Amino acid sequence: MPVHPSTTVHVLNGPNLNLLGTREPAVYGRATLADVEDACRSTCDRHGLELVFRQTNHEGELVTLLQQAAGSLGVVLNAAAYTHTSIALADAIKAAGLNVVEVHLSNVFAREAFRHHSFISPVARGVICGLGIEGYRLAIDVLASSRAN
Ligand code: CA2
Repeated sequence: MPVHPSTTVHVLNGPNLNLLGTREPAVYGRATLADVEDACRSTCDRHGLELVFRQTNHEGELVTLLQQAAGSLGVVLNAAAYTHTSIALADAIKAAGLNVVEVHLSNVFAREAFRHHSFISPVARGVICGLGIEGYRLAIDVLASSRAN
């Protein structure tokens, strides 16, 4: 667990994002998940924030990771396909009182209709989509600017 929860950002990634950079580069780009983690770490370093970076293919594990983020500065959440299906994740965000920025690499609104609905958006502070890896950096900037001085 982080030493200073209130200055920690949790970046949580859902199913199949471990495959980033290896398939579908036209949709998701060529950056790997390790590249995303590097970008998040350097952004957190610049703001003097701690980083917890995780990926899981399991919905229940994402619920647990959200619960563990309670008391943190905030969460950058790319719940991947669970975005469009999971009431459990929305409940976890609400229950833990999390400051969540929902991020998607692709522009979900330019894709299939089933990607246009998100169970996360109503309980998120904001949503960034379609900006690739840059979306993660911007989300951390937003959380850093909400830090109490
Ligand atoms: O655009 C995003 O970041 C998504 O959250 C990605 C999800 C998709 O279900 C959402 O609608 C939008 C899919 C992640 C799958 O990642 C892959 C990466 C490389 C190759 C195959 C899948």
